[in-house]
Amino acid sequence: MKTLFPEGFLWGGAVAANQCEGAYLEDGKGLSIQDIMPHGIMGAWTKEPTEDNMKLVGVDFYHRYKEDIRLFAEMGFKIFRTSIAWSRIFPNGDELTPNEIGLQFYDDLFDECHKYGIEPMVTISHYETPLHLAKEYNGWTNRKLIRFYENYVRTIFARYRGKVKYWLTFNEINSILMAPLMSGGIMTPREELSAQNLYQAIHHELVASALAVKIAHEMMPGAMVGCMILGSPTYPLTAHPDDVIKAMKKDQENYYFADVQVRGYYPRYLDSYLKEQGVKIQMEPGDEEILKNTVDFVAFSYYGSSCESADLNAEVGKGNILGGVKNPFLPVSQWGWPIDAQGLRYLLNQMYDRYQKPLFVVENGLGAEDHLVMGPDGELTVEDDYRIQYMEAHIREMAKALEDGVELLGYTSWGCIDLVSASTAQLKKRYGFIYVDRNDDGTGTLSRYKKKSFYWYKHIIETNGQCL
Ligand code: BGP
Repeated sequence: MKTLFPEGFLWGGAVAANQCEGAYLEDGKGLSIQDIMPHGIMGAWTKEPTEDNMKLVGVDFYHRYKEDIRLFAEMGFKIFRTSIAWSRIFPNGDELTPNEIGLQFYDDLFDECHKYGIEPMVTISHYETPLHLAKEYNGWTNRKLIRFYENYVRTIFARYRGKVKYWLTFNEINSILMAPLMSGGIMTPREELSAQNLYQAIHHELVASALAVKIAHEMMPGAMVGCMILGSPTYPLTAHPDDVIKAMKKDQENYYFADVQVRGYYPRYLDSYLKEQGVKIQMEPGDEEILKNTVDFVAFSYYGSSCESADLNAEVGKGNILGGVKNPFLPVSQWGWPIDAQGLRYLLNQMYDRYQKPLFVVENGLGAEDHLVMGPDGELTVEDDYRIQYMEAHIREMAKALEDGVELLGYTSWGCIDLVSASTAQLKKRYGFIYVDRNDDGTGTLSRYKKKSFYWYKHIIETNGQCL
Protein backbone atom coordinates (compact mmCIF):
# COMPACT_ATOMS: atom_id res chain seq x y z
CA MET A 1 0.00 0.00 0.00
CA LYS A 2 1.22 3.49 -0.80
CA THR A 3 2.12 5.64 2.23
CA LEU A 4 0.40 8.98 1.98
CA PHE A 5 1.94 10.61 5.03
CA PRO A 6 5.50 10.18 6.28
CA GLU A 7 6.18 8.36 9.50
CA GLY A 8 6.18 10.75 12.44
CA PHE A 9 3.78 13.14 10.72
CA LEU A 10 2.53 15.49 13.43
CA TRP A 11 -1.27 15.22 13.54
CA GLY A 12 -3.01 17.40 16.08
CA GLY A 13 -5.11 20.43 16.80
CA ALA A 14 -4.74 24.12 17.58
CA VAL A 15 -6.26 26.74 19.87
CA ALA A 16 -5.29 30.18 21.18
CA ALA A 17 -5.28 31.17 24.85
CA ASN A 18 -7.63 34.13 24.49
CA GLN A 19 -10.26 32.13 22.64
CA CYS A 20 -10.51 29.18 25.03
CA GLU A 21 -8.91 29.77 28.45
CA GLY A 22 -11.30 32.27 30.02
CA ALA A 23 -10.18 33.12 33.60
CA TYR A 24 -9.40 36.54 32.20
CA LEU A 25 -8.42 38.08 35.52
CA GLU A 26 -7.43 35.04 37.51
CA ASP A 27 -4.12 34.33 39.23
CA GLY A 28 -2.55 37.68 38.47
CA LYS A 29 -3.36 37.83 34.74
CA GLY A 30 -3.50 41.37 33.32
CA LEU A 31 -6.00 42.48 30.69
CA SER A 32 -5.27 41.83 27.04
CA ILE A 33 -6.73 43.64 24.05
CA GLN A 34 -9.19 40.74 23.62
CA ASP A 35 -10.78 41.54 26.97
CA ILE A 36 -12.10 44.80 25.51
CA MET A 37 -13.07 43.34 22.11
CA PRO A 38 -16.52 41.78 22.65
CA HIS A 39 -17.55 42.19 19.01
CA GLY A 40 -14.69 40.60 17.10
CA ILE A 41 -12.23 42.04 14.64
CA MET A 42 -14.21 44.81 13.05
CA GLY A 43 -16.49 45.69 15.97
CA ALA A 44 -15.95 48.62 18.31
CA TRP A 45 -13.96 48.01 21.46
CA THR A 46 -15.07 48.90 24.97
CA LYS A 47 -13.37 50.88 27.74
CA GLU A 48 -13.56 48.03 30.24
CA PRO A 49 -14.28 44.32 29.89
CA THR A 50 -18.04 43.80 29.52
CA GLU A 51 -20.15 40.77 30.41
CA ASP A 52 -21.18 40.11 26.82
CA ASN A 53 -17.54 39.36 25.94
CA MET A 54 -17.52 35.59 25.42
CA LYS A 55 -13.75 35.44 25.76
CA LEU A 56 -13.79 36.34 29.45
CA VAL A 57 -14.98 32.80 30.17
CA GLY A 58 -14.07 31.20 26.84
CA VAL A 59 -14.66 27.47 27.19
CA ASP A 60 -13.02 27.53 30.63
CA PHE A 61 -9.96 25.68 29.33
CA TYR A 62 -7.97 27.29 32.15
CA HIS A 63 -9.77 25.06 34.64
CA ARG A 64 -10.65 22.12 32.40
CA TYR A 65 -7.48 21.58 30.40
CA LYS A 66 -6.84 18.18 31.97
CA GLU A 67 -10.14 16.82 30.73
CA ASP A 68 -9.57 18.39 27.30
CA ILE A 69 -6.05 17.07 26.86
CA ARG A 70 -7.25 13.62 27.84
CA LEU A 71 -9.77 13.87 24.99
CA PHE A 72 -7.04 15.04 22.57
CA ALA A 73 -4.97 12.07 23.67
CA GLU A 74 -7.93 9.79 23.03
CA MET A 75 -7.99 11.07 19.44
CA GLY A 76 -4.30 10.23 19.27
CA PHE A 77 -2.90 13.77 18.95
CA LYS A 78 0.86 13.90 18.42
CA ILE A 79 0.97 17.67 18.81
CA PHE A 80 -1.15 20.37 20.42
CA ARG A 81 -0.75 24.00 19.44
CA THR A 82 -1.76 26.70 21.91
CA SER A 83 -0.55 30.18 22.74
CA ILE A 84 0.82 31.59 25.94
CA ALA A 85 -1.26 34.55 27.08
CA TRP A 86 1.44 37.22 27.36
CA SER A 87 -0.57 39.04 30.04
CA ARG A 88 -0.57 35.95 32.29
CA ILE A 89 3.22 36.12 32.36
CA PHE A 90 3.65 39.91 32.27
CA PRO A 91 0.28 41.42 33.27
CA ASN A 92 1.19 44.85 31.89
CA GLY A 93 3.76 43.69 29.37
CA ASP A 94 6.42 46.21 30.34
CA GLU A 95 7.40 45.04 33.83
CA LEU A 96 10.60 43.09 34.42
CA THR A 97 9.44 40.43 36.85
CA PRO A 98 7.10 37.72 35.60
CA ASN A 99 3.99 36.45 37.34
CA GLU A 100 4.95 33.09 38.82
CA ILE A 101 1.40 31.70 38.91
CA GLY A 102 1.05 32.36 35.19
CA LEU A 103 4.31 30.57 34.46
CA GLN A 104 3.22 27.65 36.61
CA PHE A 105 -0.04 27.27 34.70
CA TYR A 106 1.78 26.62 31.41
CA ASP A 107 4.27 24.32 33.17
CA ASP A 108 1.33 22.21 34.29
CA LEU A 109 -0.31 22.38 30.87
CA PHE A 110 2.82 21.22 29.04
CA ASP A 111 3.41 18.47 31.62
CA GLU A 112 -0.11 17.27 31.03
CA CYS A 113 0.55 17.10 27.27
CA HIS A 114 3.78 15.14 27.77
CA LYS A 115 1.98 12.72 30.07
CA TYR A 116 0.22 11.46 26.92
CA GLY A 117 3.18 11.86 24.58
CA ILE A 118 1.70 15.00 23.01
CA GLU A 119 4.27 17.56 21.88
CA PRO A 120 3.20 21.13 22.67
CA MET A 121 3.63 23.84 20.03
CA VAL A 122 3.51 27.40 21.34
CA THR A 123 2.43 30.58 19.61
CA ILE A 124 4.26 33.32 21.48
CA SER A 125 1.85 36.06 20.47
CA HIS A 126 -1.62 35.17 19.22
CA TYR A 127 -3.83 38.28 18.98
CA GLU A 128 -3.52 38.95 22.72
CA THR A 129 -1.15 41.87 23.31
CA PRO A 130 -1.36 43.06 26.93
CA LEU A 131 -3.86 45.92 26.99
CA HIS A 132 -1.41 48.21 28.78
CA LEU A 133 1.01 47.96 25.84
CA ALA A 134 -1.80 48.94 23.48
CA LYS A 135 -2.98 51.89 25.57
CA GLU A 136 0.35 53.21 26.75
CA TYR A 137 2.53 52.60 23.69
CA ASN A 138 0.03 52.17 20.83
CA GLY A 139 1.21 48.61 20.44
CA TRP A 140 3.83 47.69 17.88
CA THR A 141 4.01 51.21 16.41
CA ASN A 142 6.39 51.80 19.32
CA ARG A 143 9.88 50.35 19.06
CA LYS A 144 9.97 49.72 22.81
CA LEU A 145 7.71 46.72 22.21
CA ILE A 146 10.75 44.86 20.83
CA ARG A 147 12.38 45.09 24.25
CA PHE A 148 9.27 43.95 26.10
CA TYR A 149 8.78 41.04 23.72
CA GLU A 150 12.44 40.11 24.10
CA ASN A 151 12.06 40.04 27.87
CA TYR A 152 8.95 37.91 27.50
CA VAL A 153 10.55 35.37 25.15
CA ARG A 154 13.69 35.10 27.27
CA THR A 155 11.48 34.34 30.26
CA ILE A 156 9.37 31.66 28.57
CA PHE A 157 12.32 30.08 26.74
CA ALA A 158 14.25 29.79 30.02
CA ARG A 159 11.25 28.29 31.75
CA TYR A 160 10.01 25.84 29.10
CA ARG A 161 13.19 24.92 27.29
CA GLY A 162 12.95 21.28 28.30
CA LYS A 163 9.26 21.06 27.51
CA VAL A 164 8.58 22.90 24.27
CA LYS A 165 10.40 22.30 21.00
CA TYR A 166 8.09 24.00 18.46
CA TRP A 167 7.57 27.77 18.66
CA LEU A 168 5.76 30.30 16.44
CA THR A 169 6.71 33.96 16.84
CA PHE A 170 3.49 35.80 15.82
CA ASN A 171 0.16 34.36 14.77
CA GLU A 172 -0.80 35.33 11.20
CA ILE A 173 1.69 38.18 11.23
CA ASN A 174 0.37 39.54 7.92
CA SER A 175 -3.13 40.05 9.36
CA ILE A 176 -1.92 43.33 10.85
CA LEU A 177 -2.58 44.87 7.42
CA MET A 178 -6.32 44.54 8.02
CA ALA A 179 -6.59 44.20 11.79
CA PRO A 180 -4.00 46.44 13.46
CA LEU A 181 -5.56 46.31 16.93
CA MET A 182 -6.09 42.57 17.10
CA SER A 183 -2.86 41.67 15.39
CA GLY A 184 -0.58 44.50 16.52
CA GLY A 185 -2.15 46.04 19.62
CA ILE A 186 -2.49 49.35 17.74
CA MET A 187 -5.26 51.55 19.12
CA THR A 188 -5.34 53.98 16.18
CA PRO A 189 -8.38 52.97 14.10
CA ARG A 190 -7.44 51.29 10.78
CA GLU A 191 -8.85 54.19 8.68
CA GLU A 192 -6.72 56.71 10.56
CA LEU A 193 -3.53 54.67 10.74
CA SER A 194 -0.91 56.06 8.36
CA ALA A 195 0.97 53.69 6.07
CA GLN A 196 4.17 54.99 7.68
CA ASN A 197 3.09 53.89 11.17
CA LEU A 198 1.68 50.61 9.94
CA TYR A 199 4.84 49.54 8.09
CA GLN A 200 7.04 50.76 10.92
CA ALA A 201 5.02 48.60 13.34
CA ILE A 202 5.48 45.64 11.00
CA HIS A 203 9.22 46.29 10.94
CA HIS A 204 9.28 46.19 14.74
CA GLU A 205 7.46 42.85 14.71
CA LEU A 206 9.83 41.45 12.10
CA VAL A 207 12.88 42.49 14.14
CA ALA A 208 11.29 41.04 17.30
CA SER A 209 10.52 37.80 15.48
CA ALA A 210 14.11 37.42 14.20
CA LEU A 211 15.41 38.25 17.66
CA ALA A 212 13.23 35.48 19.11
CA VAL A 213 14.70 33.04 16.58
CA LYS A 214 18.22 34.10 17.55
CA ILE A 215 17.57 33.79 21.28
CA ALA A 216 15.76 30.46 20.86
CA HIS A 217 18.69 28.99 18.96
CA GLU A 218 21.12 30.24 21.60
CA MET A 219 19.09 29.07 24.58
CA MET A 220 17.50 25.90 23.20
CA PRO A 221 19.64 23.93 20.76
CA GLY A 222 17.31 21.77 18.70
CA ALA A 223 14.35 24.14 19.04
CA MET A 224 12.29 24.64 15.89
CA VAL A 225 11.05 28.19 15.44
CA GLY A 226 8.59 29.03 12.72
CA CYS A 227 6.94 32.08 11.25
CA MET A 228 3.17 31.90 10.94
CA ILE A 229 1.27 33.63 8.20
CA LEU A 230 -2.29 33.79 7.09
CA GLY A 231 -2.00 31.70 3.94
CA SER A 232 -4.44 32.50 1.21
CA PRO A 233 -3.37 32.18 -2.41
CA THR A 234 -4.63 34.86 -4.74
CA TYR A 235 -5.99 33.77 -8.12
CA PRO A 236 -6.52 36.19 -10.99
CA LEU A 237 -10.28 36.41 -11.56
CA THR A 238 -9.72 36.00 -15.31
CA ALA A 239 -6.73 35.20 -17.55
CA HIS A 240 -6.47 38.89 -18.46
CA PRO A 241 -2.89 39.97 -17.75
CA ASP A 242 -4.16 42.97 -15.74
CA ASP A 243 -5.86 40.55 -13.35
CA VAL A 244 -2.75 38.37 -13.22
CA ILE A 245 -0.55 41.32 -12.24
CA LYS A 246 -3.07 42.43 -9.63
CA ALA A 247 -3.04 38.93 -8.11
CA MET A 248 0.76 38.90 -8.12
CA LYS A 249 0.84 42.23 -6.28
CA LYS A 250 -1.65 41.04 -3.68
CA ASP A 251 0.45 37.95 -3.01
CA GLN A 252 3.55 40.10 -2.60
CA GLU A 253 1.74 42.33 -0.11
CA ASN A 254 0.76 39.23 1.91
CA TYR A 255 3.94 37.25 1.68
CA TYR A 256 6.63 39.85 2.18
CA PHE A 257 6.41 39.14 5.89
CA ALA A 258 7.41 35.52 5.41
CA ASP A 259 9.91 36.54 2.74
CA VAL A 260 11.74 38.57 5.40
CA GLN A 261 11.39 35.88 8.05
CA VAL A 262 12.62 33.08 5.79
CA ARG A 263 15.20 34.86 3.63
CA GLY A 264 16.51 37.28 6.23
CA TYR A 265 16.12 40.52 4.31
CA TYR A 266 13.44 42.75 2.77
CA PRO A 267 12.50 41.70 -0.78
CA ARG A 268 13.31 44.18 -3.56
CA TYR A 269 9.69 44.33 -4.78
CA LEU A 270 8.72 46.01 -1.51
CA ASP A 271 10.85 49.12 -2.24
CA SER A 272 8.61 50.40 -4.99
CA TYR A 273 5.51 49.46 -3.07
CA LEU A 274 6.60 51.48 -0.03
CA LYS A 275 7.78 54.36 -2.16
CA GLU A 276 4.37 54.58 -3.81
CA GLN A 277 2.85 54.97 -0.36
CA GLY A 278 5.45 57.47 0.83
CA VAL A 279 6.75 55.10 3.50
CA LYS A 280 10.33 55.11 4.73
CA ILE A 281 11.07 52.39 7.24
CA GLN A 282 13.31 53.62 10.06
CA MET A 283 16.02 51.01 10.54
CA GLU A 284 18.29 51.17 13.55
CA PRO A 285 21.90 50.03 13.37
CA GLY A 286 21.94 46.29 13.86
CA ASP A 287 18.41 45.64 12.54
CA GLU A 288 19.60 44.18 9.26
CA GLU A 289 21.95 41.86 11.12
CA ILE A 290 19.14 40.66 13.41
CA LEU A 291 16.83 39.99 10.46
CA LYS A 292 19.35 37.45 9.19
CA ASN A 293 18.18 35.03 11.90
CA THR A 294 15.80 33.07 9.75
CA VAL A 295 13.11 30.62 10.80
CA ASP A 296 13.41 26.82 10.77
CA PHE A 297 10.03 26.15 9.21
CA VAL A 298 7.14 27.97 7.63
CA ALA A 299 3.74 27.62 9.29
CA PHE A 300 0.48 28.97 7.97
CA SER A 301 -3.26 28.92 8.43
CA TYR A 302 -5.43 27.96 5.51
CA TYR A 303 -9.14 28.67 5.23
CA GLY A 304 -9.45 29.36 1.52
CA SER A 305 -8.22 31.32 -1.46
CA SER A 306 -9.35 34.62 -2.91
CA CYS A 307 -9.27 36.42 -6.26
CA GLU A 308 -8.08 39.74 -7.58
CA SER A 309 -9.39 41.65 -10.53
CA ALA A 310 -8.49 44.87 -12.31
CA ASP A 311 -12.22 45.53 -12.61
CA LEU A 312 -13.09 47.83 -9.73
CA ASN A 313 -16.71 46.69 -9.84
CA ALA A 314 -15.88 43.01 -9.30
CA GLU A 315 -17.88 41.50 -6.44
CA VAL A 316 -16.01 41.52 -3.16
CA GLY A 317 -15.87 38.17 -1.39
CA LYS A 318 -15.82 37.24 2.28
CA GLY A 319 -13.08 35.29 3.97
CA ASN A 320 -10.44 35.20 6.59
CA ILE A 321 -9.51 38.90 7.15
CA LEU A 322 -7.58 39.47 3.94
CA GLY A 323 -10.70 39.70 1.79
CA GLY A 324 -10.44 39.91 -2.01
CA VAL A 325 -12.74 39.34 -4.95
CA LYS A 326 -15.30 36.52 -4.93
CA ASN A 327 -14.46 33.35 -6.83
CA PRO A 328 -17.60 32.25 -8.73
CA PHE A 329 -16.43 28.62 -8.87
CA LEU A 330 -16.26 28.00 -5.13
CA PRO A 331 -18.95 27.04 -2.62
CA VAL A 332 -18.91 29.00 0.61
CA SER A 333 -19.34 28.19 4.31
CA GLN A 334 -22.25 29.42 6.44
CA TRP A 335 -20.14 32.50 7.09
CA GLY A 336 -19.49 33.08 3.40
CA TRP A 337 -15.87 31.89 3.47
CA PRO A 338 -14.84 30.20 0.22
CA ILE A 339 -14.19 26.46 0.42
CA ASP A 340 -11.24 25.49 -1.74
CA ALA A 341 -9.46 22.27 -0.79
CA GLN A 342 -7.32 22.32 -3.94
CA GLY A 343 -6.12 25.77 -2.94
CA LEU A 344 -4.30 24.09 -0.06
CA ARG A 345 -2.33 21.88 -2.47
CA TYR A 346 -1.61 24.93 -4.59
CA LEU A 347 -0.47 26.98 -1.60
CA LEU A 348 1.75 24.20 -0.24
CA ASN A 349 3.47 23.98 -3.62
CA GLN A 350 3.81 27.75 -3.89
CA MET A 351 5.29 28.01 -0.41
CA TYR A 352 7.68 25.15 -0.83
CA ASP A 353 8.91 26.48 -4.17
CA ARG A 354 9.38 29.92 -2.68
CA TYR A 355 11.13 28.91 0.54
CA GLN A 356 12.52 25.37 0.28
CA LYS A 357 11.86 24.95 4.00
CA PRO A 358 9.65 22.44 5.81
CA LEU A 359 6.05 23.58 6.03
CA PHE A 360 3.42 23.14 8.73
CA VAL A 361 -0.33 23.62 8.32
CA VAL A 362 -1.12 24.98 11.78
CA GLU A 363 -4.75 26.00 11.18
CA ASN A 364 -7.49 24.71 8.93
CA GLY A 365 -11.11 23.82 9.49
CA LEU A 366 -14.76 24.63 8.93
CA GLY A 367 -16.61 27.12 11.12
CA ALA A 368 -20.22 25.92 11.29
CA GLU A 369 -23.29 25.96 13.50
CA ASP A 370 -23.58 22.64 15.30
CA HIS A 371 -26.55 21.03 17.02
CA LEU A 372 -26.47 18.45 19.77
CA VAL A 373 -28.52 15.31 19.10
CA MET A 374 -28.84 11.94 20.80
CA GLY A 375 -26.31 9.55 19.30
CA PRO A 376 -26.76 5.81 18.65
CA ASP A 377 -25.02 4.95 21.94
CA GLY A 378 -27.34 7.17 23.98
CA GLU A 379 -24.71 9.93 24.35
CA LEU A 380 -25.23 13.48 23.11
CA THR A 381 -23.24 14.20 19.97
CA VAL A 382 -23.13 16.32 16.79
CA GLU A 383 -23.59 14.69 13.39
CA ASP A 384 -21.07 16.95 11.69
CA ASP A 385 -20.68 15.18 8.35
CA TYR A 386 -20.19 18.60 6.71
CA ARG A 387 -17.02 19.09 8.80
CA ILE A 388 -15.74 15.61 8.02
CA GLN A 389 -16.30 16.20 4.33
CA TYR A 390 -14.47 19.53 4.45
CA MET A 391 -11.48 18.18 6.34
CA GLU A 392 -11.26 14.98 4.36
CA ALA A 393 -11.06 16.99 1.13
CA HIS A 394 -8.30 19.19 2.57
CA ILE A 395 -6.29 16.28 3.94
CA ARG A 396 -6.48 14.53 0.55
CA GLU A 397 -5.05 17.63 -1.09
CA MET A 398 -2.25 17.68 1.50
CA ALA A 399 -1.45 14.11 0.52
CA LYS A 400 -1.29 15.19 -3.13
CA ALA A 401 1.06 18.03 -2.21
CA LEU A 402 3.31 15.49 -0.49
CA GLU A 403 3.31 13.52 -3.71
CA ASP A 404 4.21 16.72 -5.52
CA GLY A 405 7.35 16.73 -3.39
CA VAL A 406 6.45 19.21 -0.69
CA GLU A 407 8.04 18.73 2.74
CA LEU A 408 5.31 18.91 5.37
CA LEU A 409 5.86 18.41 9.10
CA GLY A 410 2.31 18.22 10.32
CA TYR A 411 -1.26 19.39 10.48
CA THR A 412 -3.04 20.98 13.44
CA SER A 413 -6.69 21.60 12.65
CA TRP A 414 -8.13 24.81 14.04
CA GLY A 415 -10.25 24.88 17.19
CA CYS A 416 -9.97 21.17 17.93
CA ILE A 417 -12.31 21.91 20.79
CA ASP A 418 -15.05 24.54 20.29
CA LEU A 419 -13.89 28.03 21.21
CA VAL A 420 -14.80 31.67 20.70
CA SER A 421 -14.39 32.78 17.09
CA ALA A 422 -11.84 35.51 16.43
CA SER A 423 -13.74 37.41 13.74
CA THR A 424 -17.22 37.28 15.23
CA ALA A 425 -16.39 36.81 18.94
CA GLN A 426 -19.21 34.23 19.02
CA LEU A 427 -19.34 30.62 20.08
CA LYS A 428 -22.00 29.88 17.52
CA LYS A 429 -19.27 29.52 14.89
CA ARG A 430 -17.73 26.21 15.91
CA TYR A 431 -14.72 24.31 14.60
CA GLY A 432 -14.18 21.52 17.11
CA PHE A 433 -14.18 17.76 17.25
CA ILE A 434 -15.43 18.33 20.78
CA TYR A 435 -18.63 20.24 21.39
CA VAL A 436 -18.72 22.60 24.35
CA ASP A 437 -22.11 23.38 25.84
CA ARG A 438 -21.89 27.16 25.94
CA ASN A 439 -24.07 29.64 24.10
CA ASP A 440 -23.64 33.23 23.10
CA ASP A 441 -26.14 34.40 25.72
CA GLY A 442 -23.81 33.00 28.39
CA THR A 443 -25.93 29.92 29.14
CA GLY A 444 -24.66 26.35 29.08
CA THR A 445 -23.04 23.83 31.39
CA LEU A 446 -19.60 23.91 29.71
CA SER A 447 -19.82 20.10 29.41
CA ARG A 448 -17.86 18.48 26.61
CA TYR A 449 -19.37 16.09 24.01
CA LYS A 450 -17.61 14.12 21.28
CA LYS A 451 -18.84 14.95 17.79
CA LYS A 452 -18.93 12.42 14.95
CA SER A 453 -15.76 14.08 13.59
CA PHE A 454 -13.98 13.12 16.84
CA TYR A 455 -14.08 9.44 15.87
CA TRP A 456 -13.33 10.21 12.23
CA TYR A 457 -10.17 12.19 13.12
CA LYS A 458 -9.10 9.50 15.60
CA HIS A 459 -9.21 7.01 12.74
CA ILE A 460 -7.24 9.32 10.43
CA ILE A 461 -4.48 9.62 13.03
CA GLU A 462 -4.53 5.91 13.91
CA THR A 463 -3.98 4.98 10.27
CA ASN A 464 -1.67 7.94 9.56
CA GLY A 465 -4.09 9.04 6.87
CA GLN A 466 -4.03 5.66 5.12
CA CYS A 467 -7.77 5.20 5.59
CA LEU A 468 -8.50 8.02 3.14
C1 BGP B 1 -7.42 32.75 12.27
C2 BGP B 1 -6.95 32.93 13.67
C3 BGP B 1 -7.63 32.13 14.70
C4 BGP B 1 -9.03 31.66 14.36
C5 BGP B 1 -9.27 31.37 12.90
C6 BGP B 1 -10.71 31.19 12.52
O1 BGP B 1 -7.39 33.97 11.64
O2 BGP B 1 -5.58 32.69 13.80
O3 BGP B 1 -7.46 32.78 15.91
O4 BGP B 1 -10.01 32.25 15.04
O5 BGP B 1 -8.72 32.33 12.08
O6 BGP B 1 -11.33 32.41 12.40
P1 BGP B 1 -12.75 32.73 13.03
O7 BGP B 1 -12.65 32.38 14.46
O8 BGP B 1 -12.94 34.16 12.81
O9 BGP B 1 -13.73 31.89 12.31
